[in-house]
Amino acid sequence: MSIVILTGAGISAESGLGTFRDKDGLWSRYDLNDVATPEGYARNPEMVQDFYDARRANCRGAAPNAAHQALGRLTAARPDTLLVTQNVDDLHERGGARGVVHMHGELSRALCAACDHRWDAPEAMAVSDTCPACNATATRPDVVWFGEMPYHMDRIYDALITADLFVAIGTSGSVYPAAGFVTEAKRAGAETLELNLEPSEAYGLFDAGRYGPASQIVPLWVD
Ligand code: BJW
Repeated sequence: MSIVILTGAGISAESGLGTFRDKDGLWSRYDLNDVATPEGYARNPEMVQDFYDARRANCRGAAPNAAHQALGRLTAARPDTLLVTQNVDDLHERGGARGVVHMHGELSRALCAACDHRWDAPEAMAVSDTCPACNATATRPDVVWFGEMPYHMDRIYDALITADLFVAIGTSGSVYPAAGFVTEAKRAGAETLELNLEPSEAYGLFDAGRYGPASQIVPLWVD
């Protein structure tokens, strides 16, 4: 059976990394137009670098929880599973998952906007950093902001149209194109399951749902 799993910020919440749209989420403290758009970066790159430096430090101090570990076991036991994450943290990898597809990029990577070269991000990125490949001062975190094209879309859609089961874990289903994956998978004949703390606004699109903290419901589903 071929499975596509989509994870969101909720799977890392119990590891201490904030979600975006929950009551105390990142978007209650930051304006997403300032820190998660190319226009915000052009206006104030230092502020955006500081925002991602702090998130990178939080991520380094966090540990994978039982949900990441369960998906690590699942991807090891079933190589026909594609684990797609919207998260920019590396907790899936540290939880033992293989072949994780980071559709919104990775905090641990830097990107040169001039030549598209990518490399391991330093602990603190600076606007004056130069690209190791072309020497341009056009470096930025390798993450996908609003208005930009998420990564690995061909690979993800190829997997969705052949999936038998699509599972969304800890995501509000409010950001496209990820929010549309459930509809794509259903159209292709897959069963669909939502695992979340509570029914998301998109829960009606799923065939079934299981609700509770990810660290409890994901291991129960996997094992
Ligand atoms: C728990 C839990 C626990 C809590 N256990 N669960 C109008 C219509 C359609 C589309 C658009 C539109 N206007 C604009 C657009 C496009 C736009 C978009 O979707 N905007 C919406 C706001 C409407 N999208 C884009 O611009 C994307 N690009 C694009 O569309 O390109 C064109 C294209 C077209 C067609 C095909 C392909 C491409 C790019 C989007 C980039 C998003 N970037 C961010 C920032 C990344 C870097 C960073 O981390 O800073 O990605 S925004 C942010 O939201 C981040 C997340 O990955 C993403 C999704 O958030 P997520 O993970 O769902 O978190 P939350 O907080 O929303 O939800 C948490 C959930 O966890 C909740 O449900 C809780 O209940 C649950 N939870 N604790 C289990 N313990």
